[in-house]
Amino acid sequence: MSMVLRSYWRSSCSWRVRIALNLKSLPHEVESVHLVANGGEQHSDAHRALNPMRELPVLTVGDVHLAQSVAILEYLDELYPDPPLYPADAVSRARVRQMVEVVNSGTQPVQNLRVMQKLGRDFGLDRPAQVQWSRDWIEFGLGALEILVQQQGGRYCFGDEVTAADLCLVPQMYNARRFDADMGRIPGLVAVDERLATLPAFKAAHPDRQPDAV
Ligand SMILES: N[C@@H](CCC(=O)N[C@@H](CS)C(=O)NCC(=O)O)C(=O)O
Repeated sequence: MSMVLRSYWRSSCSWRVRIALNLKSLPHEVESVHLVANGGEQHSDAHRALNPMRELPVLTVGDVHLAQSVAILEYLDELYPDPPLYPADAVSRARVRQMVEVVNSGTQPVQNLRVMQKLGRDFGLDRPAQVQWSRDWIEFGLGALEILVQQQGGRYCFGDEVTAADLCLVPQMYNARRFDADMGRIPGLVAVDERLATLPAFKAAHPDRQPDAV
Protein backbone atom coordinates (compact mmCIF):
# COMPACT_ATOMS: atom_id res chain seq x y z
CA MET A 1 0.00 0.00 0.00
CA SER A 2 1.52 3.38 -0.98
CA MET A 3 2.20 5.80 1.86
CA VAL A 4 2.59 9.57 1.71
CA LEU A 5 3.78 11.55 4.73
CA ARG A 6 2.84 15.20 4.83
CA SER A 7 5.78 16.63 6.71
CA TYR A 8 7.88 19.73 7.28
CA TRP A 9 11.61 19.41 7.83
CA ARG A 10 11.51 21.06 11.28
CA SER A 11 8.20 19.59 12.44
CA SER A 12 9.10 17.55 15.51
CA CYS A 13 5.90 15.49 15.30
CA SER A 14 6.53 14.62 11.64
CA TRP A 15 10.06 13.67 12.64
CA ARG A 16 8.70 11.03 15.08
CA VAL A 17 6.82 9.37 12.22
CA ARG A 18 9.78 9.64 9.84
CA ILE A 19 11.88 7.65 12.33
CA ALA A 20 9.16 4.98 12.66
CA LEU A 21 8.83 4.60 8.88
CA ASN A 22 12.61 4.23 8.62
CA LEU A 23 12.88 1.76 11.52
CA LYS A 24 10.21 -0.41 9.96
CA SER A 25 11.69 -0.01 6.43
CA LEU A 26 8.38 1.19 5.01
CA PRO A 27 8.68 2.82 1.57
CA HIS A 28 6.92 6.19 1.45
CA GLU A 29 6.88 9.55 -0.26
CA VAL A 30 7.28 12.82 1.60
CA GLU A 31 5.09 15.77 0.68
CA SER A 32 6.25 19.04 2.19
CA VAL A 33 3.75 21.37 3.86
CA HIS A 34 5.46 24.66 4.71
CA LEU A 35 4.43 25.72 8.21
CA VAL A 36 5.54 29.34 7.77
CA ALA A 37 5.43 30.37 4.10
CA ASN A 38 2.18 31.83 2.72
CA GLY A 39 0.80 32.29 6.24
CA GLY A 40 1.33 28.57 6.89
CA GLU A 41 0.17 25.94 4.42
CA GLN A 42 -1.32 23.94 7.32
CA HIS A 43 -4.16 26.48 7.29
CA SER A 44 -5.11 25.77 3.67
CA ASP A 45 -8.51 24.24 2.91
CA ALA A 46 -6.77 21.23 1.37
CA HIS A 47 -4.79 20.50 4.53
CA ARG A 48 -7.69 21.22 6.89
CA ALA A 49 -9.74 18.65 5.01
CA LEU A 50 -7.10 16.09 6.02
CA ASN A 51 -6.53 17.34 9.57
CA PRO A 52 -8.93 19.84 11.13
CA MET A 53 -6.29 20.58 13.81
CA ARG A 54 -4.22 22.21 11.01
CA GLU A 55 -1.13 20.30 12.07
CA LEU A 56 1.51 17.98 10.73
CA PRO A 57 2.02 15.13 10.29
CA VAL A 58 -0.63 13.48 8.16
CA LEU A 59 0.07 9.98 6.88
CA THR A 60 -1.94 8.87 3.87
CA VAL A 61 -2.20 5.12 3.36
CA GLY A 62 -4.17 4.37 0.21
CA ASP A 63 -7.28 6.51 0.65
CA VAL A 64 -6.99 6.75 4.46
CA HIS A 65 -5.62 9.94 6.06
CA LEU A 66 -4.25 9.64 9.59
CA ALA A 67 -3.26 12.50 11.92
CA GLN A 68 -1.79 12.73 15.44
CA SER A 69 1.74 11.37 15.41
CA VAL A 70 1.30 9.00 18.36
CA ALA A 71 -1.85 7.51 16.84
CA ILE A 72 0.16 7.04 13.63
CA LEU A 73 3.02 5.37 15.52
CA GLU A 74 0.57 2.94 17.11
CA TYR A 75 -1.12 2.27 13.78
CA LEU A 76 2.23 1.48 12.13
CA ASP A 77 3.25 -0.68 15.08
CA GLU A 78 0.04 -2.70 14.89
CA LEU A 79 0.38 -3.33 11.15
CA TYR A 80 4.17 -3.67 11.03
CA PRO A 81 5.24 -4.98 14.45
CA ASP A 82 8.89 -5.56 13.58
CA PRO A 83 10.77 -3.91 15.21
CA PRO A 84 8.26 -3.12 17.96
CA LEU A 85 7.91 0.45 19.28
CA TYR A 86 6.37 -0.69 22.58
CA PRO A 87 7.48 -3.44 24.98
CA ALA A 88 5.46 -6.63 25.34
CA ASP A 89 4.23 -6.45 28.95
CA ALA A 90 1.46 -4.10 30.06
CA VAL A 91 3.36 -2.24 32.79
CA SER A 92 6.32 -1.56 30.52
CA ARG A 93 3.99 -0.38 27.75
CA ALA A 94 2.32 2.01 30.19
CA ARG A 95 5.73 3.32 31.28
CA VAL A 96 6.75 3.97 27.67
CA ARG A 97 3.39 5.68 27.03
CA GLN A 98 3.98 7.84 30.11
CA MET A 99 7.30 9.02 28.63
CA VAL A 100 5.66 9.57 25.24
CA GLU A 101 2.98 11.76 26.83
CA VAL A 102 5.47 13.83 28.80
CA VAL A 103 6.65 15.06 25.40
CA ASN A 104 3.51 14.66 23.32
CA SER A 105 0.97 16.27 25.63
CA GLY A 106 3.14 17.88 28.31
CA THR A 107 5.88 19.65 26.40
CA GLN A 108 5.50 20.02 22.61
CA PRO A 109 1.99 21.57 22.63
CA VAL A 110 2.99 24.52 24.83
CA GLN A 111 5.87 25.46 22.52
CA ASN A 112 4.07 24.79 19.24
CA LEU A 113 4.32 27.36 16.47
CA ARG A 114 0.75 28.62 16.80
CA VAL A 115 1.18 29.12 20.55
CA MET A 116 4.28 31.24 20.00
CA GLN A 117 2.56 33.15 17.23
CA LYS A 118 -0.42 33.89 19.50
CA LEU A 119 1.84 35.04 22.34
CA GLY A 120 3.34 37.56 19.93
CA ARG A 121 0.16 38.61 18.13
CA ASP A 122 -2.34 38.75 21.03
CA PHE A 123 -0.18 39.15 24.14
CA GLY A 124 2.60 41.39 22.84
CA LEU A 125 5.51 39.08 23.64
CA ASP A 126 8.56 39.88 21.53
CA ARG A 127 10.67 37.12 20.00
CA PRO A 128 13.11 36.78 22.96
CA ALA A 129 10.16 36.46 25.37
CA GLN A 130 8.53 33.85 23.13
CA VAL A 131 11.79 31.90 23.07
CA GLN A 132 12.04 32.13 26.85
CA TRP A 133 8.45 30.80 27.15
CA SER A 134 9.34 27.80 24.99
CA ARG A 135 12.64 27.22 26.74
CA ASP A 136 11.01 27.25 30.19
CA TRP A 137 8.36 24.71 29.23
CA ILE A 138 10.87 22.49 27.44
CA GLU A 139 13.12 22.53 30.51
CA PHE A 140 10.12 21.65 32.69
CA GLY A 141 9.03 18.73 30.50
CA LEU A 142 12.46 17.34 29.77
CA GLY A 143 13.38 17.74 33.44
CA ALA A 144 10.54 15.35 34.27
CA LEU A 145 11.56 12.97 31.49
CA GLU A 146 15.13 12.99 32.80
CA ILE A 147 13.89 11.61 36.15
CA LEU A 148 11.90 8.85 34.43
CA VAL A 149 14.83 7.90 32.23
CA GLN A 150 17.22 7.89 35.22
CA GLN A 151 14.82 5.40 36.86
CA GLN A 152 13.84 3.24 33.90
CA GLY A 153 16.30 3.91 31.11
CA GLY A 154 19.23 1.88 29.92
CA ARG A 155 20.88 2.33 26.60
CA TYR A 156 17.73 4.17 25.50
CA CYS A 157 14.82 5.94 27.25
CA PHE A 158 13.24 2.72 28.46
CA GLY A 159 15.66 -0.16 28.86
CA ASP A 160 17.98 -1.21 26.07
CA GLU A 161 15.58 -1.35 23.11
CA VAL A 162 14.39 1.60 21.03
CA THR A 163 10.79 2.49 21.88
CA ALA A 164 8.26 5.17 20.97
CA ALA A 165 9.68 7.24 23.84
CA ASP A 166 12.94 7.58 21.91
CA LEU A 167 11.08 8.70 18.79
CA CYS A 168 9.57 11.53 20.86
CA LEU A 169 12.79 12.36 22.69
CA VAL A 170 15.07 13.08 19.76
CA PRO A 171 12.99 15.82 18.05
CA GLN A 172 12.27 17.43 21.42
CA MET A 173 16.01 17.54 22.21
CA TYR A 174 16.58 19.30 18.88
CA ASN A 175 13.99 21.91 19.91
CA ALA A 176 15.59 22.17 23.34
CA ARG A 177 18.87 23.13 21.67
CA ARG A 178 17.09 25.48 19.25
CA PHE A 179 15.58 27.34 22.18
CA ASP A 180 18.84 27.27 24.12
CA ALA A 181 17.58 25.11 26.99
CA ASP A 182 20.04 24.18 29.74
CA MET A 183 21.20 20.75 28.59
CA GLY A 184 23.42 20.42 31.68
CA ARG A 185 20.30 19.63 33.71
CA ILE A 186 19.42 16.58 31.63
CA PRO A 187 22.62 14.49 31.29
CA GLY A 188 20.75 11.20 31.01
CA LEU A 189 18.70 12.46 28.06
CA VAL A 190 21.80 13.91 26.39
CA ALA A 191 23.51 10.50 26.61
CA VAL A 192 20.49 8.64 25.19
CA ASP A 193 20.09 11.24 22.43
CA GLU A 194 23.74 10.79 21.43
CA ARG A 195 23.31 7.02 21.15
CA LEU A 196 20.13 7.35 19.10
CA ALA A 197 21.80 9.80 16.74
CA THR A 198 24.14 7.04 15.54
CA LEU A 199 21.29 4.77 14.35
CA PRO A 200 20.62 4.89 10.57
CA ALA A 201 16.83 5.27 10.96
CA PHE A 202 17.33 8.30 13.18
CA LYS A 203 20.07 9.78 10.98
CA ALA A 204 17.89 9.62 7.87
CA ALA A 205 14.96 11.29 9.67
CA HIS A 206 16.98 14.33 10.81
CA PRO A 207 15.60 17.68 9.56
CA ASP A 208 18.83 18.50 7.72
CA ARG A 209 18.38 15.36 5.60
CA GLN A 210 14.85 16.27 4.45
CA PRO A 211 14.15 17.41 0.88
CA ASP A 212 12.56 20.67 2.11
CA ALA A 213 15.38 21.55 4.54
CA VAL A 214 16.52 25.15 4.30
N1 LIG B 1 -0.31 16.13 18.91
C1 LIG B 1 -0.05 16.41 17.54
C2 LIG B 1 0.70 17.73 17.44
C3 LIG B 1 0.99 18.10 16.01
C4 LIG B 1 1.67 19.46 15.91
O1 LIG B 1 1.57 20.30 16.80
N2 LIG B 1 2.38 19.66 14.78
C5 LIG B 1 3.06 20.90 14.59
C6 LIG B 1 4.41 20.66 13.97
S1 LIG B 1 5.42 19.64 15.03
C7 LIG B 1 2.26 21.75 13.66
O2 LIG B 1 1.82 21.29 12.62
N3 LIG B 1 2.05 23.04 14.02
C8 LIG B 1 1.33 23.94 13.21
C9 LIG B 1 1.04 25.24 13.89
O3 LIG B 1 1.40 25.42 15.07
O4 LIG B 1 0.48 26.08 13.21
C10 LIG B 1 0.75 15.28 16.91
O5 LIG B 1 1.45 14.60 17.65
O6 LIG B 1 0.64 15.04 15.69
